[in-house]
Amino acid sequence: MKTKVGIIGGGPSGLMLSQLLDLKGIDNVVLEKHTRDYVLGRIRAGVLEHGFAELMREAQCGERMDAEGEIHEGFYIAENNEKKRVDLAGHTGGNSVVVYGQTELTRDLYDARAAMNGKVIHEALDVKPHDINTKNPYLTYRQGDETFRIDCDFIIGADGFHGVSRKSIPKDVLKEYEKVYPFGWLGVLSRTKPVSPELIYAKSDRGFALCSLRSQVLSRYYIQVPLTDSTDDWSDEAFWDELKARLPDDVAANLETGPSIEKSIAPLRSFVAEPMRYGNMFLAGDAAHIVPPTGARGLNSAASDIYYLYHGLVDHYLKGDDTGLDSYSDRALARVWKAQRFSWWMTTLLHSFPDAIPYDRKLQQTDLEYLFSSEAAMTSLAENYVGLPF
Ligand code: RFL
Ligand code: PHB
Repeated sequence: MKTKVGIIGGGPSGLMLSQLLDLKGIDNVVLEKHTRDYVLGRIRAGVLEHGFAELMREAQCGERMDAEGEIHEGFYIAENNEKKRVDLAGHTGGNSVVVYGQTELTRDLYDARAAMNGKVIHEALDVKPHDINTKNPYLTYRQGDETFRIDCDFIIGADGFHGVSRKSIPKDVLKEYEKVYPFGWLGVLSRTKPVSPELIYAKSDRGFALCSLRSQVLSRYYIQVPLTDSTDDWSDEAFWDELKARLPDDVAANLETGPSIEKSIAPLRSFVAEPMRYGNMFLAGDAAHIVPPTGARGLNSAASDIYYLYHGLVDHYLKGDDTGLDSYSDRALARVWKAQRFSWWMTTLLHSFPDAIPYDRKLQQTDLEYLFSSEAAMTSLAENYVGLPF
């Protein structure tokens, strides 16, 4: 088979790029290791910044997001028994975020690809990029006993943190920066009414907690847990008790509990791989960078990668201009590092670090007090949370 752009990974990054390119008449193929149901079974992001929502609309996939997603103009930060509001709109000239689950967004992208007869190949095993440093790169993959080859002009590595594309870049070219946090997030999805119409990020002496939502009947909650914990250690009852203990009393009193419909633990990690281009292969999204979820930046950082790549590829094919592709890595990384800084900062501000000394805890306290006493500090938080410009 022959195509222009071979995309590894059918997560939000790969699907979004595929859809945008197809709308411009640029032929592409997506190779996804898993089934559609498996991909849709992963419960991940919930908060989309304005730029991501715009990209969904440009991809002609924004209809359901606009109808069902909730616009949030603020969120709360709670500390022990008190909660204070972060006015996103007031500090950013009216900007907001959209609460719409990654699962729904991925479903919309899959449906759009299917409606356009987009080439999305599921259960493509042993995907391998070849000759990426030449003008004629190609991909191979296996289905059953048969091996297939796709010749392309460009390969996009949108295959997430554990994918194959980043690993195909020679070790002496790739530089990796990593920070692993000494805790994870235990997440629970439940068919209950959300405790608060706006998200609550809670810092407590027992550890961090987050109250989020997917809709008015579907709640998503998280608590910080040690890395040694597994979901077997947390019955639903134990989870609800611990969550309540970390929230202000009035919030805890109103918390509606119920059976969990999904429960998982995600370790927290910061990671960046540089450069994001090697020869004719470009990395995008989690394949190149990971943030701890505290600042809700992960998927949103993928959005700017896709935006730059999309415009770079369109300029290449429709105008013969390679400036966008040539500057891709530098441009993408400049924004990626800002999301790294913000996510690290919010994680550091709100979590309990097992190795913290009293001095660290004083600084954490001071950082929080400063935030709520300074318009400048609040503006900085707000502009990062709604998303820095692409
Ligand atoms: P994905 O979603 O990991 O998709 C990659 C796809 O590639 C496939 N794949 C392969 N296919 C073929 N061959 C191979 N060898 C392959 N290896 C892998 C995989 O099956 C998969 O389908 O990466 P992508 O598309 O870059 O999207 C990134 C986002 O998923 C991620 O950044 C966010 O979920 C992060 N995140 C959040 N981001 C936000 O912007 N806002 C949030 O509120 C937010 N909350 C979160 C999050 C991530 C979380 N976890 C679990 C890490 C909350 C959590 C708990
Ligand atoms: C979520 O709803 O899953 C969510 C929301 C905000 C975050 C992280 C996760 O910062």
